[in-house]
Amino acid sequence: MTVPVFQNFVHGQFLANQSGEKFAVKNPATDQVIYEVEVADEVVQKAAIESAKQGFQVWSAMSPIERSRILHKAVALLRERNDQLAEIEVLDTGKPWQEAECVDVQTGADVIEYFAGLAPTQVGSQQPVGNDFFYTRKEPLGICAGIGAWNYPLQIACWKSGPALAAGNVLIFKPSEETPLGAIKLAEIFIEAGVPAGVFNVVQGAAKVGQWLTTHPQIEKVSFTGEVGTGKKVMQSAASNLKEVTMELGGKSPLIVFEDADLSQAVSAAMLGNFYTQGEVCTNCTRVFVHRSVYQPFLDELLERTEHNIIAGDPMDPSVNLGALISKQHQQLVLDYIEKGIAEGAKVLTGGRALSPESAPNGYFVAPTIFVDCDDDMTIVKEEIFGPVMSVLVFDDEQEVIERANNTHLGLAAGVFTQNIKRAHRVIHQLAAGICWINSYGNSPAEMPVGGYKQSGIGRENGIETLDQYTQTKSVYVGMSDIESPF
Ligand code: TXE
Repeated sequence: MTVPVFQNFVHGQFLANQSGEKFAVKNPATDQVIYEVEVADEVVQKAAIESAKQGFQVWSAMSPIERSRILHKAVALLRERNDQLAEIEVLDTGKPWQEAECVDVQTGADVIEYFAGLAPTQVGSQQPVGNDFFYTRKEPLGICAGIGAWNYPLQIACWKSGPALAAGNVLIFKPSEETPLGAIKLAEIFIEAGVPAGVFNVVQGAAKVGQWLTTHPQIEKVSFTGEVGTGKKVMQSAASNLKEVTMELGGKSPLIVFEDADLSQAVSAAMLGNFYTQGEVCTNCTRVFVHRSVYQPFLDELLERTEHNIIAGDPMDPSVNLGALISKQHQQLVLDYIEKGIAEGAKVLTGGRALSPESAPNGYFVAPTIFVDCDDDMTIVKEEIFGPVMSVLVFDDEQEVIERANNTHLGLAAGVFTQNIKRAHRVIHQLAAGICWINSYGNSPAEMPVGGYKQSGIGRENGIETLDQYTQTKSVYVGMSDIESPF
């Protein structure tokens, strides 16, 4: 059966490559090829840069309010097409429909809407200096690059294009080779909304195309979402012409459950932070520290709910809440971590194996897995697994758990559950993490800046400060009197 072939999207339309090179994309829930995509070869790469230059001339000459109006139209189209776009995310990622329908498209649209609203508020300053004065201008950087991961494809494309375009830049975006389609749909929506050709181009491919973006001398900034190891390579390449970088990388985040926590809420957070999107969420709280005095009741409720409330199967079935992992390779990587955990002495409380649900027998599923009897130097406790695998650990006192939670080179997120308001803030202020929740977990509104400490990232996405990260400040000094010169 022939499948559709998608091309790169350059200057407002699809552009064929010359090399003929293309790759297949599978639906992770069926292991079936659903479409093919042409790789951005040199011809496409050159056209994308030329197109971006032309797009930048037009787009940066518009006023922020004009750009804002057009972006708001794109937001309306995203929301109108929520279900069609959500279905594409399900087919590309294997995640449940019940997630994609209410999270992926909406959180993407929210961020573009947020920055479309912020752009016209961006101002410079003016200050007298004796008889002279200076003023500052917030100017766009020019051509920016976005490189996406595969867990929230459309959302990531929106979170990078929103601030970049609102500030007057143009963006060449490369989605993950696992999930190419959402970005193409966004590109079509931008054109339909009136974004000029060349402002948002989509190039397809894997590391090689990514490296082209991170080394190109006319690209001023790269915003990257992906693994820590890849982030380091991107940063090294970006040094070639001193690109600005934003890095949204991996994590191994702690959730700390104190003895006075609302246990049902804490269990909900632990399950959300390990099994939502089948565990493929960078901010996941995969190290769950539970105070010894409530350890058993916590585990009892966690086990009961994990074994009875999680339904794996065809992700398009609205009752399914555990989808397939992104690829067979990734499924195996997660299963290898589970084997490692067992080999190092941790005990599987539930799960620990692949699943083959009746409604999706060929999908790449892993059972929701909970490890107990874990200790801090186990591989499964130290390394990001990026699957539905939770490690539960016991602690006795506050200082001990803070030290253990911080004992990692990562620092993306953290959660604390306690009714003691002083302790909640005292502990969270000592955790080395950029995205923190108290008696909550996972919510990430457009207004809230997100990003990692230590090796979990550089810079932020969302929130007011992110608009600044897509602009540069020019100071203009105006002499109102003659220059005094000794020469
Ligand atoms: O990352 P990869 P994946 C993290 C998550 C996990 C990872 C999973 O924690 O670690 O992302 O996503 C391109 N030069 N986050 O497996 O393999 C590649 O083609 C330039 C954190 O996709 O690093 C893909 O498009 N580009 C995040 C992208 O990099 C290169 C939220 C990512 O690939 C390249 C979501 C190279 N040398 C996931 N090599 C957060 N913190 O918000 C590969 N690529």
